[in-house]
This record gives sequence, structure tokens and C-alpha cells, in this order.
Amino acid sequence: MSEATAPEFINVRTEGRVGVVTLNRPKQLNALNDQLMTELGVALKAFDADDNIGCMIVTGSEKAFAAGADIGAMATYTFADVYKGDYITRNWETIRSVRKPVIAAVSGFALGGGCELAMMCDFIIAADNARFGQPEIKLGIIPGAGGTQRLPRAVGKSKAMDLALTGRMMDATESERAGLVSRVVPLDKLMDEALGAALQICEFSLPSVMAAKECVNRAFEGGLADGVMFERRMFHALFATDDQKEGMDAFVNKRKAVFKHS
Ligand code: DAK
Repeated sequence: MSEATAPEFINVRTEGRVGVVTLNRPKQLNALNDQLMTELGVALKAFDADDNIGCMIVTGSEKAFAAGADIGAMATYTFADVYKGDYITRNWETIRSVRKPVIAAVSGFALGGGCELAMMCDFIIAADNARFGQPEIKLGIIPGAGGTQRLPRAVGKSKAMDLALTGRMMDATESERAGLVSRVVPLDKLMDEALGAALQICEFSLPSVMAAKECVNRAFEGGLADGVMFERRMFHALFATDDQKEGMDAFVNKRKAVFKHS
């Protein structure tokens, strides 16, 4: 897809300063093919570059956030195809380079690459019908978009092993208990809850929001000592922003802060 072409497999809209991307391949339960992942990456990068956007939401349908990478498209690949072609790493990794917050609002199936996509977002809000899993083992493969790495960091080794080795699904209650999702809400409240969280984030100073995201990702992806030092330096750096002066002055003078995102 070129950037000027309307996307085919996603819908894109804004709600105030929130950019919302809805995966839209309903007949295939939002199975993630190459074009869909390219379209998603283009949309998220455009929101990331847009000064009018402070937070993003990725969501799917009631029945499926995404039932995985497109199995039909992968079925005949050989080792040489996927290794030489660095199998779709290009567009799957785009989401990790987005610097503003991205919330996954998940209802229905989030399986395989769908679960991995949700985990690449910054946090997951789940509907009570959500089901998460890494069933790749049933296809004679293993997770390929970070599932064996992000899932154990989120839910611990034992449950990650259980999910990756048995291919079973985890319901919303178990997913929240295990720490994979931050909140579970009734299905009909999912978008209200996600939009409420996103609009709340948009009210804060964008530089401090981006710094908080970067620091939590350091904790998730690196070692403790490096992470604490990175956080300290980012904390120091925020004293160079106008928004730090505004936020603290507003508190001292008992008024509401008005952030300029600078
Ligand atoms: N791919 C393609 N089509 C899919 C699909 C998928 N992952 N999941 C479902 N569909 C299609 C079905 O084939 C069916 O199509 P028609 O037969 O109607 O044409 C339609 O969606 C409806 O599905 P069902 O009839 O099966 O619906 P049910 O409600 O009965 O079952 C289900 C829902 C989600 C339990 C079932 O569809 C299912 O088990 N789906 C497969 C789930 C799965 O195995 N997912 C993991 C796929 S492997 C990488 C990046 C990513 C990956 C790897 C590498 N790199 C960046 C290197 C990821 C790999 C995977 O995700």
C-alpha cells in the first residue's frame, strides 16, 4: 500500500486527540497478512508524527482482535523463503518504533500473532470475552513475533510455558490475574474504557508521557541497573520542559495545569 492509498484491512479514525485503528478482515477473524501489517504500521507512524494526536488505540472486532498471522499465506513457505526474506520482520517491527502510547483494546480471540501484536502495544484493556493464546505449537511452529519473550516477562515462566507448549487459550479473568492485561471490562464498555484511558493520557504533558513509556520499556526489555539509570536521566531531562514548570506551579498554586506539550 502506498501512503496515499486508502487502507483495505484497517479503519482509521480520531476521537479528540486519540487515533483509533480498527483491524478489519472480519471473514478471516482479522488474520494478520502482510498488507494489513503494513497498513497498520503506516497508520500508527502517521499518528505518531501528528501533533494533534497524543495516544493511539488498536482494536479489532467483537469476535476477534486477531486470530494470528495468516496461516494460508504461510502454509507453503520453505525455510529458505522465510530466512532469506527475513519473514515479514519489516512491518511487524514498526509498532515497536512508535513513541506515543498505544493501547490494545482486545475483544474475542487474540491468538498467535494477534496475542503478540497486543503485547507489542503498551498496555492491554480486555473485554470479558477476550481469549489469549500462543497456539503455534499446533501448527508445527513456535511464536515468531516475540511471543516466547514478551509472554514470560508478562505472566512468568510457568504460565508462558503452559501456553506455548499446550497451545491452550487463557480467558480474560486468567489474563488479568496473570498480569497480561491491565483491566477487564464488559464487552459493551470496551471502547469507552479504552478511550477514557487514552483521553486521560492525552491531557498530560506529551514529553513526560513519552519519557514514561520509554522508561517502562527499559524495565521490560533490559536489566535493572541500566533501567534505573535510564529513568534517572529521563527524570532529570524533564526539568528542561515548560510542562514541568507548569505542572509544579499549578500544584503549588492549587490550580489545574495547562500543558503545552513542550
Ligand atoms: N489465518 C488465516 N485464516 C484464519 C486464521 C488465521 N490465523 N484464523 C481463522 N481464520 C479463518 C478460518 O480459516 C475461517 O475461514 P473460512 O473457513 O470461513 O474461509 C474463518 O477465519 C473463521 O474461522 P473458524 O471457522 O475457524 O472460526 P471458529 O470460531 O470456529 O474458530 C479460532 C476460531 C480462532 C479458534 C480458529 O479459527 C483458529 O484456531 N484459528 C487459528 C488460530 C491460530 O492458530 N493462530 C496462530 C497462527 S500462527 C512473525 C510474525 C507473526 C507470526 C509468526 C512470525 N514474524 C514477524 C517473523 C505469527 C504466527 C501465527 O500467528
